[in-house]
Amino acid sequence: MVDYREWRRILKLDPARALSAERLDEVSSWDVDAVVVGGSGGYGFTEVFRLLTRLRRYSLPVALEVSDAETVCPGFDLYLVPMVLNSVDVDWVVGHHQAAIKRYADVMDWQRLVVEGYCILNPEATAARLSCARAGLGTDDVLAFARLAEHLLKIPIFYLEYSGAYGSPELVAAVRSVLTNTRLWYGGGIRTVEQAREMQAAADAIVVGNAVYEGHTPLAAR
Ligand code: 1GP
Repeated sequence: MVDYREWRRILKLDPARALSAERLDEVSSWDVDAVVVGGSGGYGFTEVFRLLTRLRRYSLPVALEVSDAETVCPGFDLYLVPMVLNSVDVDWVVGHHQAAIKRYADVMDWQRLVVEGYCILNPEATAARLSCARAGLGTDDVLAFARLAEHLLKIPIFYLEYSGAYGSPELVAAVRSVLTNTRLWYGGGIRTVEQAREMQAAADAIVVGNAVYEGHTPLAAR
């Protein structure tokens, strides 16, 4: 079983977006620990399966971030299950999850499931709109969500999500300072080596998504 607790740099690839073989070769050679497959919709099982097949040419662990149970495909090393902690719609906290479990409980591989407690902080992000996230939170609110994730819900990953925008390294560092067992993942707007370094210093792991599709190189080759 892969150990996500060791991951420091993660690529997030969107099954709905086109990626040339050359670019995939290039980004797979970056110094990353894992690839997460996930996005905000516009794809189905077929696109997820195709991307997984392409990724298996490389030796990196591959996780599927499950935002729609219909797109779940076997063969991933891990399945990341997001709960949007700052959503005002209970469906995004536990509702969709309950519905999926009701349907698929018999075939679920519980050992490979890992919960991510999302805190979405960019109101412009598609994920924020889709999940009705209360994105304009102050530091105290974010710290309280982090503590809630670790101490009340015992969630293994707290994910500060700025998707598309570069967030505040000070806030990320403040969140990390209140977490002990729960890992802190940061994602959003990392396009340069300096940004990757800055957020890497503040979080346990950084997630790079858009930069892959925009032609940036925020991470060095292995
Ligand atoms: C998105 O957190 C990831 O879910 C990464 O964000 O696409 O802005 O790099 P970017």
